[in-house]
Amino acid sequence: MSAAVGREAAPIENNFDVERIRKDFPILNEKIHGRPLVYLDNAATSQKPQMVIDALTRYYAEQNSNIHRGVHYLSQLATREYEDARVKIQHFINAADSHEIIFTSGTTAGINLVALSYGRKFVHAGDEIIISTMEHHSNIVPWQMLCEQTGATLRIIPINDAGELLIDEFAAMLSSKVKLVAVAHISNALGTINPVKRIIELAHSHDIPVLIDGAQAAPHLKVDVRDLDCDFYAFSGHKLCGPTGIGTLYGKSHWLEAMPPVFGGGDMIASVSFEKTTYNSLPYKLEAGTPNIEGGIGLGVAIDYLNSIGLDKIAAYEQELLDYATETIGAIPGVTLIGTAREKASVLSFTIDGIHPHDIGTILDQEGIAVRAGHHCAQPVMKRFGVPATARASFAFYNTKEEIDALAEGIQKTIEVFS
Ligand code: C6P
Repeated sequence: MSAAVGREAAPIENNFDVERIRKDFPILNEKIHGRPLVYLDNAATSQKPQMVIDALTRYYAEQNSNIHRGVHYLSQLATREYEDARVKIQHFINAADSHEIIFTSGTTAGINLVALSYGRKFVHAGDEIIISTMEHHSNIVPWQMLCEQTGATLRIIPINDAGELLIDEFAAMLSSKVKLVAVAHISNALGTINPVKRIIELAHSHDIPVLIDGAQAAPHLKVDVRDLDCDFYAFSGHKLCGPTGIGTLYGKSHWLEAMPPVFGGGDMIASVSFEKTTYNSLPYKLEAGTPNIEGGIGLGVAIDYLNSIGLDKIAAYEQELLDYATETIGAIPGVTLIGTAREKASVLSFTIDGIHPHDIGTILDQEGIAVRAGHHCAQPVMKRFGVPATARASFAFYNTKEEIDALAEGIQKTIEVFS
C-alpha cells in the first residue's frame, strides 16, 4: 500500500455537503459485485438525480403530447415545459437569446450540424479548418468528412508533453484560408482546460469563427458564451445530470441565420408547396421533426438541480478531488499520469507499467469501481503520448475522497495481481 492510500481524508471546505448531495442520486446506493458502487466514469456519462428521474416519469405519466402542433391542453403544456427548458439553457450558458439554443441529440450532433450546414455553405476547396491534437473523434471526423467533400484541409494544433496546446504555433496557423477553428474546452482524455478565450480572441483577429466542444466543460465549470465570445458551443445533457439523447448547440444569431437547414421536415418550415418551401425562424429552422421532448424537459430540470448547488461550488469541490487524486494516485509506484497540464478538470488518465488498461478496468470493476479503459474516442492524442489506451477516472461533485482512496487501493491490488 502506498503511503497516500488509506490516510485520513481531510474534510472538504466551502460548505459543500457531499453526503447530502449523494442522497439525491439513487444509483449511488447500488452494490456492484457485492461492493458499494464507486462511480468514476463521469466523463462518459454522469448519474441522474431523483429530480430528473421524476421529471421523466411525470412527463410520460401526466404530460405526454407532441409539441408546437396542438391547441389542446396537453400539447400546450408540453410545449411550454420544453420551451421553458430552452430558456433555462440560455441562462445556464448566458446566451443572448433563446433562439440561439438549438436542441440536438448531443455534442456529436451539434458539431455535425455545424459541419453540414456552416461547412457546406462557407467551406470550399483550398480553405482550412483548424482543430487540435487532443480532440474527441466527434470533433475530428465531421471535419475530415467535410474536407473530403469540399477539398479543404484539416490542420492540427500541436500539444506539449503535459497535454497543453501550443498557442504560438496556433497563432502562426491563422490566415484568411482558415474558415473555422474547432477545439475542446476540456479534453476528455487528458482533462486539460484549454485557454479558449485566448484562442477565440486570436481567431477573431483574423475574422475566423470558433466552435467550442463543451462536452466536458459544461458539467464542470460556469460557461458564459458571451464572455467567451465563441461562435458555436456544443454540449450533451447526459454528462450534466440530464437524460441521454439530448444536447445543445449554441450559435450566435447571425451565424445560425446564415446557415441552411440540414434536415427537412415538420416544424422547420414556414410554408410548403410543390413550387417552393420557406423555412421557419430560429431555432426551429434547424430542428426538423418531433424532438426529444422529455429529454429537453429533463435537461431543464438537471440545470435547475445544478444551479441549486452552484457551478462555482461544483468546480471548486471537483478541483479538490482532482488535486487529491493526482497526489494519491500519482504517488503509486508504476503509475504514470497522462495529461499533467497546469489547468485541469475532473479527469485523471493513467497507465500502470506492464498492465493493459483493460485489465486495470476489469480488476477495478470487481471492486465495484467504474472507470473507463480504452482510447476514450481520442486515438490521435493516445498516439501523441505513445500509448494505445489509458485507464481514466473522472470525477463528479457527488464523488468523495474516500472513493479516491478506494481507487488507490484497487490500483494497488491490480499491481499485486500482476506482479
Ligand atoms: N465523451 C467519454 O467517455 P456525445 O457522445 O455526443 O454525448 O459526446 C461526444 C463527445 C464530444 N466531445 C468530447 C470532449 C467528449 O468527451 C465527448 C464524449 C465520452 O469521454 C464518451 S466517448
